[in-house]
Amino acid sequence: MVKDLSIQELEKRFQEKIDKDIKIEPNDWMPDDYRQTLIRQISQHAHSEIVGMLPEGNWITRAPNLRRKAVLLAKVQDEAGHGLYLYSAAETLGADREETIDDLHSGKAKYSSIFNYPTLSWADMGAIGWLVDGAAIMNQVPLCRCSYGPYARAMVRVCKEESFHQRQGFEIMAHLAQGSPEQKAMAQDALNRFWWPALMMFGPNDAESKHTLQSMNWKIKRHTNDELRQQFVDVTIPQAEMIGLTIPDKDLIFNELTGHYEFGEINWDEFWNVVKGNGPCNKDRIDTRKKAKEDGAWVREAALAFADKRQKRKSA
Ligand code: FAQ
Repeated sequence: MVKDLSIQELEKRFQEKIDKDIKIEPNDWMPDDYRQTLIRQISQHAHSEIVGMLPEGNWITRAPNLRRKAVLLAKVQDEAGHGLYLYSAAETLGADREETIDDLHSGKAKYSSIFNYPTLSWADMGAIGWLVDGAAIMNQVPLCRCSYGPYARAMVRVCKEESFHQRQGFEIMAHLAQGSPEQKAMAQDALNRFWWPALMMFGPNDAESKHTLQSMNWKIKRHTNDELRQQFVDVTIPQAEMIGLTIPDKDLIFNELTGHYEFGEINWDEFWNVVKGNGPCNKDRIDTRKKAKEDGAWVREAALAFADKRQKRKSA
């Protein structure tokens, strides 16, 4: 029946479903641009989760005690799980996983700018959990209402786990901030280095964001980049104050009239430079991912050989 309808009619029915908040499922008709936008966003999101394991993975062997090590290990494993759900969600749209991963390795596909900054001290584990997972949740809770069913459903569990990650990060920061002067200084230094890159995670200002308008019409995105960034700033500043740390922004003021914090100008040159592959760790991150793929080739080959053997035994 679908093939008898004109493209205009199909598009009209598609948009009506979106407007009524009916989820789009993998076998439903969808405009090609909608499919491509989702593949782009979901695969970039998946890459971010996987590359995002590296800065924290760097500290698993150096966590200060067994409890911290176990928690960090669990958190990094959660990120791997998020990546896998998301690659699967992209596959429901027809994306080939192998090609998707090759696009990351060739530099064709993007991943979040934040993961191109180094983790220099233990306090960075606190700053990442608190700020990076905090920013991720702010962006991902609305994605639980995304119009594409598989992405929206994956986000429900992801957000529950991110919420634990945010709290474990804040707990590390609070602990350090109440510790020795050296520990407090370490926490402040981590905040100084991660604050601005965390704000950049939300993407370019609305005026520069080429995808937002269309993505909002399709209810893939429910808020603009600037709206989410503002929400993040508004909830995070009182948290910093609570633990006695200072946000590294001399222009920060609370506007009594609007009820929002006003913050300084983001360094967009730095943002685009990192997005284009020239951040402090871009090369290192991609080299590490490529090596992991090469080193894991024998596991994939063995798994395929085993599956093949089982299949042959079954059909014999
Ligand atoms: N980094 O027009 P817009 C996490 C690109 S997960 C790099 O505004 P859009 C969990 C954008 O792709 C963090 N590139 O684009 C975790 C586009 O380029 P394209 C990731 C960026 O899609 C925690 C161009 O700029 N979260 O942290 C960035 O409407 C701890 C124009 O931008 C998601 O991926 C950036 N920051 O809005 C893991 C959430 N921002 O594709 C481990 C899902 C923008 O045309 C440890 N994604 N670009 O070549 C989204 O919500 C959206 O894709 C945005 C960007 C909001 C990221």
